[in-house]
Amino acid sequence: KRAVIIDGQEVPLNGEKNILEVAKKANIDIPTFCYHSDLSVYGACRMCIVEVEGRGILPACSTPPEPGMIIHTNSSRILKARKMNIEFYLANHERDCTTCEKNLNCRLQEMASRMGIREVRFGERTEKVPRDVSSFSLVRNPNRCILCGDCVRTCQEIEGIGVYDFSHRGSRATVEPAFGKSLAEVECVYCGQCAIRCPTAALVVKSEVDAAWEAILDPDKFVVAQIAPAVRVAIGEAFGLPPGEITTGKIVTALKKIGFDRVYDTSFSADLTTIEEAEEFIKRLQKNERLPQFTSCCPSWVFFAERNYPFYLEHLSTARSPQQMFGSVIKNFVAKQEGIAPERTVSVSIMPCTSKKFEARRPEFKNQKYADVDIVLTAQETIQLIRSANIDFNELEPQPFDVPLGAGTGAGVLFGVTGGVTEAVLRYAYERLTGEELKKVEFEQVRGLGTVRVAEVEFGTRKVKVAIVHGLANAQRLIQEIRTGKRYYDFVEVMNCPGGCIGGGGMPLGHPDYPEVLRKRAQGLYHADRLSPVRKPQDSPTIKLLYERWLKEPNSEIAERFLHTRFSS
Ligand code: HC1
Ligand code: SF4
Repeated sequence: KRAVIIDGQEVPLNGEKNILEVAKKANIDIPTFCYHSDLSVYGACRMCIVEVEGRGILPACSTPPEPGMIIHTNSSRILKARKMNIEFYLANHERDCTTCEKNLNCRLQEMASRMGIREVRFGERTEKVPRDVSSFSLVRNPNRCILCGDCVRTCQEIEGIGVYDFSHRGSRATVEPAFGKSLAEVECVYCGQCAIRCPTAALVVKSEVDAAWEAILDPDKFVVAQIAPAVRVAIGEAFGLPPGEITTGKIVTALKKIGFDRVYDTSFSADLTTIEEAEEFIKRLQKNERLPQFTSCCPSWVFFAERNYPFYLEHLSTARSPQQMFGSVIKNFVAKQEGIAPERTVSVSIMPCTSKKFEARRPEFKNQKYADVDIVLTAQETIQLIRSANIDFNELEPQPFDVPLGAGTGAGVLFGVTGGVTEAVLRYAYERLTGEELKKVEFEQVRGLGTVRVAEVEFGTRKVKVAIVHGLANAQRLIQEIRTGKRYYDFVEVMNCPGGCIGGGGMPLGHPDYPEVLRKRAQGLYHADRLSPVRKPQDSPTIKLLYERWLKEPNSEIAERFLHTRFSS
């Protein structure tokens, strides 16, 4: 019989790669620091050791299960070794837990608590290294690094960049960017994927919560929030709700209670991006120029392209990202409508993404007097903001977004999941090019979490080839195939993070089964689309109103000035 016995329980084998996976099937949660199912196996943290009868102590992450194995995850040898391991980690680690950014979200802290560690038998490292605060999005604190290598493998395998490596030896061993440079001096694209996998506070999101409070508490400021699509299916996780549960209305209520003057939906400006980007695409299709058109709403991808593909910059859509379009709408339209000077208006975006902090500070989105987006709070920081305001999130009564720029369409909500921008553009372009009503708005071909998805869509007589890719390492492989002429596409959607924005580097922490969480968040967004009364941007009355009252028509001079941008290498 193909089965193992694990802690006295018989567990059938069904192609599991390692003992960890078998244990998970039996609901046994073996502790790990360096194991992530979407990264290569490193086997360095020694937390997942198990005792296999007749074989001795082995790491569960790199040991394949064999039929007949008798495995103990909690023998006295294992317990002793694991405790000692944690004590070694703690000896080499700053232990100021109460003031640490990761307090209550730290895996090392959780393990120490789980194992009941009450004293550390080895001395604490006293030599301190300065923190690296050079990045727009992250803070790196080497004194909290436990050398698990998660960031090294994440940046190498998911992003294909390889910012970090191990350096020095013995007690001075550390992980850092090459030649001890700061994050701002290397090829980092601010995506935060390393930080979301870091088990301690060696890599954390750079917080702007204090700046947000300051603006909110200043009676002279008019504070306007926009909420990104992906955030709505994840913030609930921090308050005990399952991933994928839609909490849009509760987030609006929470922000209103905190003191935001207006709360808007980034999905609305995603509809604007769709229309501006689709019209640009249609023109390029008709002229057969600058194809493939690449999406440009993901700032990490744009930054990477600026550095590595200068010859493709003309191919990027010039439509600004929804965050920046909304920033522009807030400062140039809403402020006027409300009779408040843009300088007094503080535009805050609530994002899944650490890289949006960098995007908001790009010089093209600022003038001498003000920036279009002043403060970017990731989902993590927003959770902190809600907690610090003493709000019981689960008990909140949902509220709608403010009018007149209310909610976006279902298509706009889909921006938060890989393939969503493409689906939104297809919903618009199909009707524009064929003049027919789209009967079935779902484009199932572009959905799913496969690393590269391709589809061919018929627009009357013209067949359009689209490709969707997420994770920069995958994107680099796809672009290589396009450059060498091995593949041809008319439209390519690139998102830096696995899953798209639902996998953003600023999303809530603390999930042992990350790929499953991404699947559920994706389902949440598809559900939100189905629930939307309007599912195509061209049918949105508010979008029509904005064009009538301000922008005139897609790609007009005003639209170009306020909603488009240029890229430079
Ligand atoms: Fe995204 Fe986007 S989808 S980039 O992931 O185009 O961050 O959610 O807000 O701007 O809409 C992020 C999400 C987000 C933008 C939109
Ligand atoms: Fe690499 Fe992204 Fe981390 Fe920068 S933020 S080091 S690009 S994983």
